[in-house]
Amino acid sequence: KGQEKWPRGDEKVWKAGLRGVHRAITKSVVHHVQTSLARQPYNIDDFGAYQAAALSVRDNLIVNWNNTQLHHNRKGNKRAYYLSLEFLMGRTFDNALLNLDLKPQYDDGMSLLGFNLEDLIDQERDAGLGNGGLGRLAACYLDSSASMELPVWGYGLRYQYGIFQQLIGPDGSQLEAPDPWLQNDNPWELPRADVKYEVRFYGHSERIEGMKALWSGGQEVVAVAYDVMIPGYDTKNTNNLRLWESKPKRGFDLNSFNAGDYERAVEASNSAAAITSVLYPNDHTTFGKELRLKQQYFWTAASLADIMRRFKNMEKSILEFPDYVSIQLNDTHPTLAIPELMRILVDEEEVPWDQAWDIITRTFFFTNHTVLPEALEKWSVPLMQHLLPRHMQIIFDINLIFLQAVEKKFPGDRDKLARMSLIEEGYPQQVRMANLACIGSHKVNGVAELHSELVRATIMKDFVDFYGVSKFFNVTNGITPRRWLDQCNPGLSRLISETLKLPKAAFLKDLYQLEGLLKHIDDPKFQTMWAAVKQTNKERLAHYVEVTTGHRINTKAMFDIQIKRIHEYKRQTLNIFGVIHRYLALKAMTSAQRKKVNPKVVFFGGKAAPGYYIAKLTIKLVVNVARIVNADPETKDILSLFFLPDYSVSLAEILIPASDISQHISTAGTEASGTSNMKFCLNGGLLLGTVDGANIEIAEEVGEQNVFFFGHLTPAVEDLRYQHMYHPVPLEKKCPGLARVVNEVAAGRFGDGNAYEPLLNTVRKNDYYLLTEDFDSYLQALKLVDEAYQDRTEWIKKSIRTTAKMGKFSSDRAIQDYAQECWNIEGSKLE
Ligand code: 4GP
Repeated sequence: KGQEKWPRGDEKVWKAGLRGVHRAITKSVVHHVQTSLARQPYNIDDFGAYQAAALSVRDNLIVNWNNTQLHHNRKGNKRAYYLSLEFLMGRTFDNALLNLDLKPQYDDGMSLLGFNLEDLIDQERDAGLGNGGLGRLAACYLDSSASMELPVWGYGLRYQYGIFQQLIGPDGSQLEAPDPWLQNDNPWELPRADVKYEVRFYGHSERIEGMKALWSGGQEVVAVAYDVMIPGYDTKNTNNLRLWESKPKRGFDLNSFNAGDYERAVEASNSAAAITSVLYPNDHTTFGKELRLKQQYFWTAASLADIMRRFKNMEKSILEFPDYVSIQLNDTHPTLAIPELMRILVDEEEVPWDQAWDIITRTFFFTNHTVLPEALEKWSVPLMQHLLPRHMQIIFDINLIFLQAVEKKFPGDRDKLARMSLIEEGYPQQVRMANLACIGSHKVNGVAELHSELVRATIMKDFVDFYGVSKFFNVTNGITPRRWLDQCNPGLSRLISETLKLPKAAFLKDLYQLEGLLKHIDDPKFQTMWAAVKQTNKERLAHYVEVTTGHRINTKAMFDIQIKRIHEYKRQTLNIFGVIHRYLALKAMTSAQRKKVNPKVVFFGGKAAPGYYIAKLTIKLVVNVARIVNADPETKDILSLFFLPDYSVSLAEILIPASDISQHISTAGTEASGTSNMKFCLNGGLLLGTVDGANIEIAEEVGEQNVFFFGHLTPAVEDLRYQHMYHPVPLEKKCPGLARVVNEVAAGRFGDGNAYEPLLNTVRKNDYYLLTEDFDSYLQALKLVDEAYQDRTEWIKKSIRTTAKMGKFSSDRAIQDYAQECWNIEGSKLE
């Protein structure tokens, strides 16, 4: 596209560009082509041009980033640190251009040199350093912190390989390939050879006096920092995300080398590098693998050493640590930071135990992201003793003192003691990370109202009894409107700006301003323009599908989208069974009846953990149903289905603005919040969902009549599960509609029926996620969606209203909540 319009590699064009109005930009780009890339200016491809343009943008960022650090240091501001094992950043180039407000200039500048900026933006590989919601939330929070001029740093790991690339094999199964995202250099990071720390593993710990100990021996590796600049929007404030890479302490073992044993010589260096080599691709489950525990300790130890060094530069008493430092634990993954800070304080800083513990409980804050039991992190005591002998001692000591306090408050309640203990009895014993994170933190929060309520009522119930309820609170998640409105949907952003007669920054920084759209909801001209933007976005998605799969899509059809990790609790199965049900119904119609049906296109996207068998079968079923349905001449014009492989942040940016309706259909009480629900609604897509997570708060904002709710409510779930377990009813009787679907699949209508038996059995037996309970009301809700879509004007009004009421779901609001409730920090303007 655009090849003729942009004649790359033309000397005349380049030279003119260097003299044009944007010469500051074109010169800096050409300078980077010649120096940083060491290439000939007139003959580079899109990728080279992207790299040079990115480096040129980066020059702006570096200046702001340096000034920001200087500013906060000079002011002696308190800082907050966001420790997250995942940061799902996506692409940076476009976002940096928007935040710096340089996009029009670079657009012109690059076209003067013969390049199309959008093509260059497409050259960037996603930074996929996360699995799903938890990692993307961390990325949105960095954007908001920077935009609100808050002194917040992120700390994470620089994985050599991010989330695996998903391919679909010939039989429709998910295949995984590595994601070597750093292969072509990453212009957005600055290697900091000057920032490094030694991190110890194994060895032995010897008590010296009182609670103090000396930990020595074992293996030492080096953590080296890479800094990723996080530009704020409409401000010069540029924050930092520091990612650690592991390196061997010494190059290789010279003795083995000299003895000719080369493998042995590099063994230690390989095992050090392995620590940050790959992101664990499991979501909502724990594996208990030693390498994962190593990652967690490596990262928390390096981050705390760095935080401590920065604090010490302020020359304050160590007792003032919590007045200058707050640390947010993003789930239990960084919980080792608690015993690690105890170790530093007690063993190195010689702070008495009780004072050290007081510092801890004023420094840390803990966010829980799921109540699914399989996600509650536990580590075997023998493993921890072996890998981190000093930390195991500290955890035992913390536990002893804590349980004494519990015993004092609830004398004789042995069951309570057993439940609250940091150690779960068994073979082997296990360390319960959520309990440790809870008692070591000042406050604990869930991520939506319902979820926070469930945290208080279930996994943290005993702790609520012990500490009182005020330690437990809610921060409903949010999303950054910069990426999830302006960047992914520039047409809508422009229309909103024109309609509200406000510069974009006004609503991108204060999302409540969108309410102003309500005034225009009945204006037919505005409605038409609103619909036109949606139509353009649907065409953009259709173009993507055509280019990647060869299929042409009817863009007048309703677009129905479900994109998220594939998981039983998220119930993609409910969706695909619903599609099959629809297909069977269409097949049973006469052709005259079919002519009256409104066409619909259903999209799925999402990765399954490589070891998650049922989730992978779900993908296979979707792909194979799509093959049959899309090829059926009787129905293909009114129903088509796509599984879009390799779902990512960048793909979400194309899908979300194009949706008419999106599905968020978890079993009630299982989806902590969800954040794509907010993204779809912000882009004027309506929501079909269960009464779960943030769906509830979205409905509160936009009005229940604008959301398609179905299914059982959370309080019913436990009883229903009990019924299924102890009084099972055959599927045919329980839910005949679903039984028909299941039987068709089993009979081989969509390929080898036997292959799907394990998946089908999840609903035939037990049905833990209650598909049979919700299927009929799900179909009913789908019908209501179809009917509502017939009245296009009403639909558009619902869409406008939905966008207009999304103010609450800006991550700026969420970050403001954290800054006030937890971190006690304020924005500090950089002049
Ligand atoms: C996710 C939750 O499942 C999702 O509901 C929530 O929106 C998101 O965190 C951000 O809070 N949890 C995870 C996880 O990704 O691995 O536990």
